[in-house]
Amino acid sequence: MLIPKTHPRAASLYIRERLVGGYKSGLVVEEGLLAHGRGEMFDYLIGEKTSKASHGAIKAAAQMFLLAKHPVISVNGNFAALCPKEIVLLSKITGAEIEVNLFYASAKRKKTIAQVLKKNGAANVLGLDAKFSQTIPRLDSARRVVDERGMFIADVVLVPLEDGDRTIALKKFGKKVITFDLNPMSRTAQTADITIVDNVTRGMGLLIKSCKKMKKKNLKKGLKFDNKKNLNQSIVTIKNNLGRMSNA
Ligand code: PTJ
Repeated sequence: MLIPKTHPRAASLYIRERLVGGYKSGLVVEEGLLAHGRGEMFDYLIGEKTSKASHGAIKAAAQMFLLAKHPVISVNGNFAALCPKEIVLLSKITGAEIEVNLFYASAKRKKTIAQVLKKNGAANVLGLDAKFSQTIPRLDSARRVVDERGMFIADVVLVPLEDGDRTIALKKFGKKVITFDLNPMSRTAQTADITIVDNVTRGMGLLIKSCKKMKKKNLKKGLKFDNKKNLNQSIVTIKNNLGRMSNA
């Protein structure tokens, strides 16, 4: 599909095309297209731009990543289709492991996702070899199966683009959780330590930039971060945008 650059919604239409491409090449499941629709709706409500609150959350997330001993980036189908280069860059800058973790798990799709990440420069992708499988307690979905070299021993996990109970289970298991979620009211957004309410396609680049900048400073400890306040600010942004529309 040819989208003119001047189209008022060109950015979001390009993102949609990336998802459709990811679906056709076997990275994304049908349900992932629905998940994208949920995201698009919230992106519209936050004004399709990174808010001041989200810039603050990105800074806190960069600090958490750089101070972590064993950070892990959890990758699902949608994240792999939207941000393959950025996942690899973030892993290189922070030393984080990359681990494929799927809700609709299949060995074939895990392999396809790993291939795309490797094509984009990943040296190692975890989560594919059953001989390293371990289980996150108190979690029923296929997401409970993790790699003993990755998420199982991680202290910080990036869990983007999912609305579910994995974050609570990971936290009960002693992990700190950072997420990207356009919906500040999702279960993952509400239970993470740091929620970046932004589109991964905008936020990942900003997170990488922030990590690069912060790496130059000799960081000893991170800033205190109040995620409830951060989420409330995003909800206020949505309310204000709706208010403006209804007054127009
Ligand atoms: O690849 P799999 O098998 O692991 O399946 C992954 C999906 C995405 C299908 C699965 O995790 C899922 O069903 O997700 P949900 O429960 O629909 O949640 C997706 C969340 O991500 C929602 O809260 C959306 O608002 C949000 N979201 C969608 N697109 C984006 C996003 N957040 C940030 N950036 C996006 N581009």
